[in-house]
Amino acid sequence: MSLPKLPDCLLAELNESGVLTLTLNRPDALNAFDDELSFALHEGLKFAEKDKAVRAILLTGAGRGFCAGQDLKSRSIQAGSDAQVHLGESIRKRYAPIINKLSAIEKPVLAAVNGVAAGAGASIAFACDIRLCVPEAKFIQAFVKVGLIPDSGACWLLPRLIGYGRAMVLAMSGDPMTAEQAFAWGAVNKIVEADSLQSEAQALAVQLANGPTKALGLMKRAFQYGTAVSLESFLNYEADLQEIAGRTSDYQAGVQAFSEKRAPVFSGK
Ligand code: LHQ
Repeated sequence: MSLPKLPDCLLAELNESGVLTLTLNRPDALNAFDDELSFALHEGLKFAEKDKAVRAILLTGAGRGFCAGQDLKSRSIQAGSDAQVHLGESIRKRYAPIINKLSAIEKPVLAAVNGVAAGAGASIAFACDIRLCVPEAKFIQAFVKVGLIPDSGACWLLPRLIGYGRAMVLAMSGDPMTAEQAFAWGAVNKIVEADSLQSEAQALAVQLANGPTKALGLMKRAFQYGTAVSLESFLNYEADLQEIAGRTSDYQAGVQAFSEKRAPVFSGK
């Protein structure tokens, strides 16, 4: 497969290590989502899911922001005097597919949060598997300021990352979660100075891309399934997943490398 043709608002680059970097590219609007960007991101993620050469995905933003959520100047979400807006439809068509895809892709997805992440922009960062951010980054549940509930999965994702109480306060107040808070509360894995964010994020993405891709993907399934079922059901599911992982070449490569006292080389198969 080759990279799909994407509009300029989403930059995509696949390197030889199998890292697909997707850069939200509407810097003048802090990478807010208009229709074009949301559909392009979904296309990019569909490619990432299907293409075997992609073994890790890195999501970041151009300019000083990560993503300011829905483009509030976009006509598609503004009600005219006699027109009714259908935000539910907008979420179902544009945001839910992105969040579902980030969670369903059986490959590690990293966010390099290079600045403010607000509204659906914060939700997208939270739906990634690992987050790095700059010290200036802020995660803002901006929805309350425009009379909405946190969407794009925020009410599901955020309590799981930082706890119900903290998430509720952020949702109801609209106050930013600073980079320091995000790190202290476990929502961000590392704070990295702006001039080394992209190189550190790339290095981590390469490390993950060199991992046992199938097992990393199955881990996502296991973590997600575990949020909703009893331990007994989970253990049954886990056995099924481990059965699959145990049939990969990477399992054989890992065991072989252990017995030869060397680092494994995983092919992702
Ligand atoms: C923007 C935006 C923006 C357009 C900054 N749109 N231009 C889903 C489905 C359907 C409907 C509704 O919602 C949703 C989900 C959502 O995401 S709802 C929440 C939408 N997002 C927001 O409410 C955040 C709005 N933005 C802000 O509060 C601030 O811009 C933040 C705190 C993100 C950053 O503040 P500053 O660093 O002070 O930057 P700024 O406000 O000066 O923005 C810089 C430029 O970016 C500015 O343009 P300009 O031409 O004046 O320089 C802003 O208008 C533009 N921009 N966010 N969401």
